[in-house]
Amino acid sequence: MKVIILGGDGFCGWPTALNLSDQGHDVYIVDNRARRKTDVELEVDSLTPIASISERLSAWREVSGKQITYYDFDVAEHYHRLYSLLLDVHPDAIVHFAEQRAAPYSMKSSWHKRYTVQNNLNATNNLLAAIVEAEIDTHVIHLGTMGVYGYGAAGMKIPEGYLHVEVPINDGGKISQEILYPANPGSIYHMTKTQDQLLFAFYNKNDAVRVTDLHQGIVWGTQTKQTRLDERLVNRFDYDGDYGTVLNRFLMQAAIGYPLTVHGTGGQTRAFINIQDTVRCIELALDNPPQKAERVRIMNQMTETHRVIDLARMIADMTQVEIDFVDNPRKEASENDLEVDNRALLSLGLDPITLRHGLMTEIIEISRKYLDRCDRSKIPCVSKW
Ligand code: NAD
Ligand code: USQ
Repeated sequence: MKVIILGGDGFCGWPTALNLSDQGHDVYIVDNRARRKTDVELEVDSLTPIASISERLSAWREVSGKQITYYDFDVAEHYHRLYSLLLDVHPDAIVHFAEQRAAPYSMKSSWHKRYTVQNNLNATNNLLAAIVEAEIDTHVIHLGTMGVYGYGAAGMKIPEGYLHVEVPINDGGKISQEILYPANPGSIYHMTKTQDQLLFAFYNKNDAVRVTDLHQGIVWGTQTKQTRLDERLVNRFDYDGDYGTVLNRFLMQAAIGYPLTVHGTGGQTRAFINIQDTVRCIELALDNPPQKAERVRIMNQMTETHRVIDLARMIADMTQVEIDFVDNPRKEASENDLEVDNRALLSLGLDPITLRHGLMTEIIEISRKYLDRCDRSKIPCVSKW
């Protein structure tokens, strides 16, 4: 298949591009390098030394004999470049990762809020409008988030996108309906993902655009089968207070003997997925497209849930690092339960990689290998809301 990957230089996008290229698909990456520029703004680097995009692509050519084509433009700004690319390539599928994805970054200032809203909503709307204007039949695979639901499940499993409701009507009877699960975002970033859902629902209803929206949990890990093949293919590893996510941060903090930064009591329960499963889920979504006129297909892309404090204790037991309970910089429930229905991807063949000692040790070893690249002053979360 011909597959365009928007945001294909990022943490999830790069290993996805390599995996799909490895599977024999024709892969085209679009990325404006916003994420690399944000590193410059925040004066921080990926813990792993990531190569430039051109070095990455030539290394992949050398290692695999396969070609990935790269386009450098902003999907949220350069509508006509996107539109022309769709006409030129006629992609069978477009994987959409091209959004600002950090909750703390989105809450740093009014500029960061406006940037996140402008970037994320315009990227998604431009993509959908371009598909309609170009009159192509393609499959959009979007990376959404578990955070669209909020994290409290009111004693029920969070369903895969839609909630079955019964509504009383005028004649005293009831109607049954499936509605989008009520949105309950905890940051401006998460809010943009709830609005993406409405854009998908509208273009799907109005223009029959075929969409799979993958509501992903927190990704952990860094390497995949293909990124391990050559140093120049290494994936990025964010550890700083804005972009680093909790489990990777804890593993890296353990590697350098930095007390684990548990926010509040650590009673927050969240959904997790390993990066190797992220890549596999996208492959499964690609191989199982929705039919024409099918409503937006929503799948919960997560494999397990954990409380933050339990993760911290597990890593502290493995490594003897201390736990530091810091004031929670976020407005979020201090404790929550979380049960999630994830049968859709399992039924398509996902065989989950769950938290295993060996995999955690691998991340700790990667962190140790590059520990001289770590700037400890960038570890605390300084974005407060
Ligand atoms: P990332 O920031 O590493 O990658 C995003 C990529 O998109 C970057 O390379 C960036 O330069 C590019 N980009 C952003 N805006 C763009 C634009 N307007 N035009 C062109 N390129 C643009 O993020 P990631 O961790 O790879 O996340 C990818 C997607 O997956 C995001 O949409 C995110 O919301 C979702 N997601 C990520 C996680 C996670 O834990 N990392 C979890 C759930 C969902
Ligand atoms: N946390 C700590 N200590 C830390 C860092 C985080 O206790 O050092 C806590 C946070 O307060 C929060 C939880 O860990 O309760 C998760 O935080 P996170 O930064 O790992 O994840 P989050 O901000 O939710 O965002 C990440 C990705 C985002 C994705 C989301 C999936 O950055 O792109 O959408 O995970 S989900 O959480 O399921 O919504």
